[in-house]
Amino acid sequence: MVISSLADSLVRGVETIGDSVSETFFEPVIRLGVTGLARSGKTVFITSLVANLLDRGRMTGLVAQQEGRINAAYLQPQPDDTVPRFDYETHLSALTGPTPHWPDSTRAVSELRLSFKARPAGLLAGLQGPRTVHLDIVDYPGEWLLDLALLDKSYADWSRETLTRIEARSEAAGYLAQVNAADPSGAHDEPTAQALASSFTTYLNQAREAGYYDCTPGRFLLPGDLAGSPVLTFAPLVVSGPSRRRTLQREMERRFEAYKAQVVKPFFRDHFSRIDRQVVLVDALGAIHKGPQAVEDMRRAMADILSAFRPGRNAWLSQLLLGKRVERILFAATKADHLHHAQHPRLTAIIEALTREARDRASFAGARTEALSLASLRATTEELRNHNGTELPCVRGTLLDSGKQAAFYPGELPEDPAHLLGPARNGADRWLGEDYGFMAFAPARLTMKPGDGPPHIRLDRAAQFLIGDRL
Ligand SMILES: Nc1nc2c(ncn2[C@@H]2O[C@H](COP(=O)(O)OP(=O)(O)OP(=O)(O)O)[C@@H](O)[C@H]2O)c(=O)[nH]1
Ligand SMILES: [Mg+2]
Repeated sequence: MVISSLADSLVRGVETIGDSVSETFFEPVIRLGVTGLARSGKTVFITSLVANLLDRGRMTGLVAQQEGRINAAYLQPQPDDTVPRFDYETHLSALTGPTPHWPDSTRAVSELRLSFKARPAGLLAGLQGPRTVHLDIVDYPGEWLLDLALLDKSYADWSRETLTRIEARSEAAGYLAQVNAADPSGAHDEPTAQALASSFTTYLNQAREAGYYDCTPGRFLLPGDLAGSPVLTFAPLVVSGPSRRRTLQREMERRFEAYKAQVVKPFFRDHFSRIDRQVVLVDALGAIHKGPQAVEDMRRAMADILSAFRPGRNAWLSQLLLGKRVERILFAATKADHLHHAQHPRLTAIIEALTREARDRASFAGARTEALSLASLRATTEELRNHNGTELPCVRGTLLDSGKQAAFYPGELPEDPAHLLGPARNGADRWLGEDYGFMAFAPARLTMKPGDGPPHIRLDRAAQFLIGDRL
């Protein structure tokens, strides 16, 4: 343990020196992490952000753009040869092609480098010519951050906690029956291990469908090219004492440790530890539509996800980071184009409240945080509709399933977020009074003026907070 963490921090140390040398003498690099739970809008966010940074007509909120200091922006080969490239061109043509559609779900980490030639602001402007600033954008699933909590746990603790937590869930009935019938001290055989792991994975998938967010180990849901490998072939057992050689329990324990060492740690070492700026995307409207339990689960998952940004929380991670920390964290409620703009401040208040606990901790650790509501790709237009003598603020768009145009009133979000978060925390099973609708809209067909990126809401504000000070 000591040796492995020493080795990890040595690697990190050498890299840090490398980074700062190239930053001082060559060209500054900003590494922007983009994360969020599944379907929170990461791919659409990155695609539209990049398109709008390349064609900046709609980015007036980005100060360097407003001041005319950005001479050029262009895509470049990324510096990390082993990380898949974020497939910008394919995603952009899905969103803006002649039959626009949402991009496919992504299941792994990916990266893209965008470079700027920009003139510095203020006093330096007259003295220095334009400089090059690189923006490396890294897309990774928020679920992977939840795995950080596993590092502190032994297999026995993890098994006990997991089984207690899922005891009462109907989605877990099948797995629980199977695990109660299994004998942890029996001889290990691969078919038994595989059957348990596969049944546990089925449970995790069903739990996530049902709106639970505490579905770890994260890579069981998003296995990528690890599917079927031993590091993903374990599951919690009814553990009653230390494991003995060649038993099912011993083998499960070994694989759990391998998962920590070979899946969780490399992600934190190779990706997470190098991030300077972070945006955490939250589909708050989707959760509100699903109901109080989904909102409460999301609040908890956010708190867990964000504890990764709280230095000191995990000894291994603190050593790895060597005091380096994320400088800015933006919490963004996505898909705000489902609401008339009159309701956006309320959505922002909800995202602020949802992440309050976690935000306070991050601020305490020296990171600047901000919350806002945005739409990466605006799929609707606004209109007021008369309904029994009152004007309802609606949005209009193309429905995803029927392809028909429809105006839609999603319900009125409360002015005080506590009216949603309170019942959610107290275990209410539905909202009192208001029902919050949610329509799936298709991306609209676009005719973009030269120099303009795709239409968005507050993507420029997000960019200003995340990178504006470095341009
Ligand atoms: N109306 C609207 N819908 C959006 C917007 N951004 C995302 N969506 C919807 O949210 C879905 C998920 O968006 P993605 O960007 O694929 O989300 P993701 O976080 O990359 O999802 P995974 O890769 O599956 O984790 C899309 O298919 C759209 O239906 C937006 O700005 N406006
Ligand atoms: Mg994606």
